[in-house]
Formats: sequence, C-alpha cells, structure tokens
Amino acid sequence: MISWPAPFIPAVPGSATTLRLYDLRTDSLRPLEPGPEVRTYACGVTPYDSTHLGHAATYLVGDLLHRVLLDNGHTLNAVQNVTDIDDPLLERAERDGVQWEQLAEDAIALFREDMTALAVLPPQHYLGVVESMDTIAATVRTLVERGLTYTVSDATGGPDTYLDLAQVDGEPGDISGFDADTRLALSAERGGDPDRRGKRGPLDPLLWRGARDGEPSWDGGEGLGPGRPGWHIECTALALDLLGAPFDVQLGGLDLVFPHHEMSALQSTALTGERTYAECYVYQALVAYEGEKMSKSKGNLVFVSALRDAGVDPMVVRALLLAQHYRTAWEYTDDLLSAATARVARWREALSVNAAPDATGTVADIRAALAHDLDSPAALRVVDAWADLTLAEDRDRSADLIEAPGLVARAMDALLGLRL
Ligand code: 5CA
Ligand code: ZN
Repeated sequence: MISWPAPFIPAVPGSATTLRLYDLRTDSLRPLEPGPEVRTYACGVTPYDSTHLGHAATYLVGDLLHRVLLDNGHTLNAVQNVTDIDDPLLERAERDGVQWEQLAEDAIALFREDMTALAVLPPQHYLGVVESMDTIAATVRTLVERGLTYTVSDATGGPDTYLDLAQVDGEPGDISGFDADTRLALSAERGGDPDRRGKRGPLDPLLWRGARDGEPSWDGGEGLGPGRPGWHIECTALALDLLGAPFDVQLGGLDLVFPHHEMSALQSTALTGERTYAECYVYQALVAYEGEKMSKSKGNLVFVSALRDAGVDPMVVRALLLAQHYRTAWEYTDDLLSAATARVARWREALSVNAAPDATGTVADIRAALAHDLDSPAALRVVDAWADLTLAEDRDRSADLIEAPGLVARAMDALLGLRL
C-alpha cells in the first residue's frame, strides 16, 4: 500500500544526544541503544472513520522518535499496518450501507492527507491486512503445524482457530503488569471473547476466524480453510516478516498494551522461541474529549480533517499536540487551540526578524529536551524563550546574528516537524 509523501528534513548543525525513552514493560527510562538501522512497529488505524486527535497524537510520538533517531545518524525501518478488515469496519459499513472496501479506501485516503498535512514522517513499510493475507495466513499455518492451536465451532460458525497460550513460554501480563482480573475485563472490552465456550484458556487469541455467510473471507490454505485473520496476528506476522524479533520499539496508544501487544508478543514467542518481542514499548496516553477517551465507538471525536476544513493551519494542530507530553493524558478544549494559534503566530513573528541572538544554545536545548523521553512541551518552551528574547524591545542587539532565525527555523522543522 502506498503511504504518503515524506517531508524534506533540513540538516541541523551541532551534535545529537543519546535518547532516553520510557519503556512500559520495565517501567523505566532507558537509553535506547539500537543498531545503525532502527526497527519500529507502529500499530496503524482501523480505517472506518477519519483521523481524530487521539490518533494524531499517537502517530506524532513515532514521528518525534523517528526525527530524533535520524538526527542521531540512524536509518529507519519503520513499519505500520492498516487493519483494513476487522469486525468494527464491517459493522460500520453495514450501519452506513456502504461497501466495506470503499469505507476503508476513503478512510485511508483521508488518513494519508492528515498525516501529510501534519508533516508526519511516512513509514518505510505501510501495509494493509488484505494485501498481506498470504503472509498472515502462512504465519497462522506455522502455529497450526506446530500443534500450538485448537479450533472452536459453535452456533455462530467456525471453525475458529485459537492459539493455546498454555503451550507458550510467556505470561500475558509481562508487558502491562496487569493482574488476572484486569486482563479478563480488558479482553472482553477490547475485542476478545474470554467467555466463549470451548476455549481452553479465556485469553487465548483468535488467529483465524472461519468464514461466515455474508462476511468477506480468504483462502487460508491447508488446515485453515476460508476465513480471515484475528486482530493480533496481523501485527505479529507483519512485524516478524519485515523487522524480525526482537525489534527496537513498539508504538501505539495506551489502549493497545493489553490485549493487543501482549498477544502479539506471545504469538511471536510461539513462532520464534524468542521471549523478547520489542526492546521498548512506548505508548501515547489517551486523549479525551468531553470527559471521555476520544474513540470512534463513543463518537466524541475531534477530527484532524474537520479542523483543516475549518481553516486551522495544520502546524497549529501540530503545535497543540506537541504542547502535551506523550505520557500525560489530556483533554482537548478550544482553549488549547487558541493557545496554539497564538503561539505559532508569535514564533512566526520571531522567525521573520532579520537578525537574532545566537541560537546555538537554543538548538542544543531543543535536542536535550527531546532526548529526555521526547519531552516536546519542554522543547516548545525553549522555542518560546528564544522568541521572547528575540522580540524583547529593549535588548542589546550588538551581538545579533543574521543566521540565527534560520537556524531556529531549521531545528524546529527537522526536530519538531514544525515548518513555519
Ligand atoms: N488497527 C488497530 C491497531 S493494529 C487500532 O487500534 N486502530 S485504531 O484506529 O483504533 O487506533 C489507531 C491508533 O490510535 C492506536 O495506536 C490507538 O491506540 C490510538 N488511539 C486511538 N484512540 C486514541 C486516543 N483517544 N488517544 C490516544 N491514542 C488513541
Ligand atoms: Zn496492531
């Protein structure tokens, strides 16, 4: 699947700093010490609606991470999927009386536009489930051939193939640290079927759903038959195919840690024998609106495209998002938009002066803020301080440099994705 155009990243003089990143699994801030090529996996959208600010915040975490890594001289192998076939997509298509393929295509096109407008770096591999069906089915067949699966059939249909977690060397709380009751509750809430009769273990993930009348299906090959993949295996199959395990960083919103990433990791262990799926698990805290998590199922959404249609500069949206640290939950309000609008205007004013105070320290401070767990709010405060100083009426201008505004502009562009 084509992704979206890559923004140009200007070169920024000065030296980079080692990135320290919070890893949810070990609950610690750790120096990220990847090889020359960094392998990241970001869970992509389920395309049945347009991009809301929660999605955008999540993809900006990966974007900031990738920008810092590029600044540190790394190359990237970033993978992102598109869940272009799954229950929520089929349910929405049915509700709206549209073809599920068309619904997905339109939502993906809009997502690309939103990511382009927000200057999010595109992944090296952007893959839909439908186009990756052979890879995913082959991954499921490997688990079947190893005797690690079983099937359930009942009045709802089947045969549905599950992974027998009891045979896998790992615990379903390894990453999240959630206790058994929480795991059960979240499984039921987030697409699982812990109460289904015939399952050996309540959390056993669905790998392949046997074809049902009226539902799209694909030939899974010998031992599987017609059907479609369960949710978690799509990400495991793509990550192992394109990155291998362990890869460097798993990205997503905080609602994905359980069951999605725990199941992805256990499936990977069953396939590779390797306990570590990702070296570091990085999550965007959930963005709320009107008192609740912004979610497609609840409908309390602020769409990036709606803001764009209303004439909001995408760089203002980006500034609004970067003003929040990715690990702190926040709620969208119109005041945040007003504040970001004023801030961007002030930065533009400062960047358009002819000469300004030396900005070498400003650039170093932006780098230092991002190197500390992608602290974008701190990085923006560094820019504010430079703008305040530059625009101060009564300051001494004798040491001003003509190149200073351009240097800050380049650093903001390359490191923060703010092209003003
Ligand atoms: N297709 C799956 C991942 S394989 C999926 O979760 N799709 S999604 O469209 O529901 O979400 C896409 C990404 O946005 C996920 O990482 C999800 O955790 C994140 N996300 C969704 N809602 C919010 C929110 N309110 N705040 C922060 N991140 C969110
Ligand atoms: Zn995923």
